[in-house]
Amino acid sequence: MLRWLRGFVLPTATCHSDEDYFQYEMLFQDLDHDGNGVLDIVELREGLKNWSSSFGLHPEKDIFKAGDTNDDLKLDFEEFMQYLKEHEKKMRLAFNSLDRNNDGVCVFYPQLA
Ligand SMILES: [Ca+2]
Ligand SMILES: [Ca+2]
Repeated sequence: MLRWLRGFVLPTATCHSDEDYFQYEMLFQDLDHDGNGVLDIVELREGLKNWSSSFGLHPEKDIFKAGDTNDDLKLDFEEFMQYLKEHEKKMRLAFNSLDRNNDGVCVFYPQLA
């Protein structure tokens, strides 16, 4: 179940776009437990449990409210990606703090609290 967290590697700030897109898509698909192509708040909450180190200040309700731009109570991939892009800077800060060997790549491990 934590497979996607271990495999989620963010590129450095210099290599963007295609890789980012791929990783967002991968993340989205893993969060989308029932595979219906949209995230509901339950799926988001489940995902955030594992992602608390980065989204700690953004409970799922806030993410949902901010991300669900057409107010249909679902997050489709586009909305999800848009949200991540807008919050990328903040998230990168979190990732950077995890980049202990400074190679610009951080593998995203869940917080085992
Ligand atoms: Ca779903
Ligand atoms: Ca929506």
